[in-house]
Amino acid sequence: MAILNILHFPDDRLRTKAQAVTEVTDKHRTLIKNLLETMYDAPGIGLAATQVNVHERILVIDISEEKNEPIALINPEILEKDGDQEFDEGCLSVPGIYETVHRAEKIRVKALNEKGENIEMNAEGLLAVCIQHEIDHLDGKLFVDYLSQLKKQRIRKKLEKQQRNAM
Ligand code: GNR
Ligand code: NI
Repeated sequence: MAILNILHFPDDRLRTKAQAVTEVTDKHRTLIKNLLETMYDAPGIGLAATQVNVHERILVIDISEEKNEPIALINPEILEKDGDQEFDEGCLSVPGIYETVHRAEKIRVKALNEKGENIEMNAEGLLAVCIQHEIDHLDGKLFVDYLSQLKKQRIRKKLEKQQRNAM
């Protein structure tokens, strides 16, 4: 197992569109273990492979209190969206920034699980927010893209300064 390095906005590698997984192998199962370990260590409630510079369509989530309900989704696709909710979102790739984002309230998702089996699930509330946030990562999109240009520019400057001072 390993803790992986998480890329930070405005790193261009976060803009890469991830490729679909054609066959789920042990290599992917190892990546999923490492994504979960990295997410729990951070700590966070979700992590997409894109954030650790692996550009395959894989994400992990655990919104449980006890941190004992890991979900891994491979090639996730949203089949249906319903309603609207606003949520104060954060992101491990945009550390220390929290802003309100609007997303669908309920979604239906299809994906492969870590065994390579087809699954479908319904999600609402925080789980629905998290799945939409993680699928955005796989498409090279970040929650700051939903904010005004002014807010996004301020966040960029703040993180660039933090990253300079951390060197
Ligand atoms: O840990 C996380 N918390 C969070 C809170 C509100 C909305 C989305 C998230 S996902 C985030 C982890 C992360 O960056 N996943 O990509
Ligand atoms: Ni994120």
